[in-house]
Amino acid sequence: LKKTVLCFFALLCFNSCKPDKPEPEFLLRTALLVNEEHTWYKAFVYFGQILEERTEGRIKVEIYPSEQLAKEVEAIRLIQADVIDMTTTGSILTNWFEVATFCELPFLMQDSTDMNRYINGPIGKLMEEEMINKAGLRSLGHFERGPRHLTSNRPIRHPDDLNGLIVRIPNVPSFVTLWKALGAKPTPMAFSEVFTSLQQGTIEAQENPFALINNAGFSEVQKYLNLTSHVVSWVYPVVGEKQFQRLPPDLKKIFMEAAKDMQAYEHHLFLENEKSVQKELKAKGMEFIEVDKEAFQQKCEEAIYNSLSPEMQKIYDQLKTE
Ligand code: CS2
Repeated sequence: LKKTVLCFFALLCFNSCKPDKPEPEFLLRTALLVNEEHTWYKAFVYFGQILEERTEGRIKVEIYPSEQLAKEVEAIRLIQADVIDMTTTGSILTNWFEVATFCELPFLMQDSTDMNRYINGPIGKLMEEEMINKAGLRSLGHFERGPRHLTSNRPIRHPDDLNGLIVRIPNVPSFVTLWKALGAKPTPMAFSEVFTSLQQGTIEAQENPFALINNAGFSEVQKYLNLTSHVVSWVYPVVGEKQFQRLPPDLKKIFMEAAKDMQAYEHHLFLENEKSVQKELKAKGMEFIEVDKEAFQQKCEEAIYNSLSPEMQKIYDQLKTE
């Protein structure tokens, strides 16, 4: 009985001590593929904080890391179905509209100068329009990423070393073309399945930027970091267009301003992380391998170009001559 009475008082106290925060009018559920240590997660936490402050609690953001809530493709579908609200995504959107291929097309961009030129030029505009019209998603800015590199358990210096290596890739058509042309066996798979699949040996390699390799702990199951730099890219933080349109005009404005601040915040974190991430990966035992980048590029360029529709080939030609 004593216990029951105590519980009763504890409950009473808990209820009366609860700050009387109003329920949010808009609860935005966010599915991310990264874990809590990654800059994208931290950026969304910041976004949630400034939104709650600036809207006096009318908007609240809930974040689910590590694909707990949904894998990338499912997250897009769930946003379209109005079940959840936000995520990060990129060239996987090629499955909805082809121009998305340009945000992660192998050997297209060289560095962040190219990247910013694309994002702010006609191709970036077109991508954002298509994103709304074909995928029902609104871009909240972009997060720059470091180049993608191949990790493996034997050193890969030249495409000839690939020799049927089973490489996990995200479900992105141009990545299939790339790794097939190079002589590997590309296997599309959701990000959250990669670690276990590497551990179990159902795949032998994967490719991602330093930050994500580190974030996912791939150094525990991969020895070599082959510096292929085959893709320079960015991802979009996105919100469902339906969900965005549901916000009243005053909140829309605050929301998009906060999104800009989130992008700036993430970029700062990204640059900070880039300074130390290579050292961290080496300290965790990864061996960095210089590769014959020319050979990689030459072996796949034609296949990638030929896999594009005539319309996309025109855009590609333009981008290359700019
Ligand atoms: C990640 C993704 O799954 C992965 O390997 O790097 O961010 C990937 O780039 C996206 O799926 C593209 O949409």
